[in-house]
Amino acid sequence: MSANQSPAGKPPTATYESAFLKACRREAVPHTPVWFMRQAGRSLPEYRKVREGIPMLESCMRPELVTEITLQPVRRHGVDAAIFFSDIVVPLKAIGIDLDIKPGIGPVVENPIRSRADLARLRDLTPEDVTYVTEAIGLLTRELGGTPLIGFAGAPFTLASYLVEGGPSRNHEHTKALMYGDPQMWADLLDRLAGITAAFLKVQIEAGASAVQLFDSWVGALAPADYRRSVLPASRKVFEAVAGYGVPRIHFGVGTGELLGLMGEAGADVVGVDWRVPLDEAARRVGPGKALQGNLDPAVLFSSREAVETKTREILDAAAGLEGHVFNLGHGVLPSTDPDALTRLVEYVHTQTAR
Ligand code: 1CP
Repeated sequence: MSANQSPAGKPPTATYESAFLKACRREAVPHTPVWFMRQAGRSLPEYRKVREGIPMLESCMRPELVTEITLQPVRRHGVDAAIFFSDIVVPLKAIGIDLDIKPGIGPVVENPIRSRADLARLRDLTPEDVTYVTEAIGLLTRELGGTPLIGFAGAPFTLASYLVEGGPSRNHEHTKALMYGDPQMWADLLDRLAGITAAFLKVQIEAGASAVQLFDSWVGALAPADYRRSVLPASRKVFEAVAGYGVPRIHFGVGTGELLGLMGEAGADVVGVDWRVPLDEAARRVGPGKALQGNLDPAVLFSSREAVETKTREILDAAAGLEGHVFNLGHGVLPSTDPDALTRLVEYVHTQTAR
């Protein structure tokens, strides 16, 4: 192990003392840290160049390419954290689920999971299934210096939605049909996915990730009572499985205004908020003892520089009383975003919040 490579949960001092990890731990920060969901990706010309001709899933399995793509937004924008370049369906592919990521569509599952017999296809994930992840994170932690690396995984509900629907879905009708129609099979499905997700996060932390984010992108489709009964136990299992490492755990979803309190209960250290709820109100819903992450509408970046600054100032004002704040968008960077608008936004947040 090199001097810069961190044993699980104990990053090197410069990383441990970074503004991003301090904000996650609700400690005083030199400036509000910034990173963007989907900061690596199609908004960057240098990304489009290195990805040329290489299918998405294959690119996730090439450690040198993953390292380069993960570093690109750190170099260009000066963000306070890197997010590992991968996808939420990578661990499912790694255990043999027949899926692909289709350009312009997203993950597509050849044979959706709909019956109890299908559950057997979801075997446990072992580190040997994803050696390319361990290798890439080893390369990255050496290259990143003091910049923290965020590992991530899909939350059980959002993964289940792709597996049951067979691909992206607007209404999640098959997923909900299973959840309401066969609660026991649903619980077993989410429990299996929680195990796979926890194992995938552990691999990333053991390899040197110094924070993790659980993406429950589509869980905002549920009412609170259904979330509490049918989803919260599985997400809590994931957070508990990695609690012992001491790395910050971030929990993110879209359209989750009514779920923020329950998402806090699931056990994360930081709760991500989309643009629909102001951060001061989100803090009341989440309750004490958590940092918040968010929450600029990604579409605002298509507006004028003045409009971006005004909306950003409103967010910083709403965040003034928080225990900890990580600035981010309310969802991922849209592919046609002007990358210079992102660089300017990082600078603006840093200068506005310098202490
Ligand atoms: O060819 C391409 O460039 C494909 C586009 C793409 C990219 C760049 C996909 C397909 N995945 C990714 C990378 C990715 N996926 C990252 C990279 C790290 C970074 O943030 O910079 C991350 C964090 C993800 C996670 C992910 N994948 C989520 C959760 C985040 C979110 O946006 O809500 C979800 C829902 C997915 C599924 C997925 N993968 C790809 C697409 C287009 C989608 C969404 C499809 C849909 O609308 O359902």
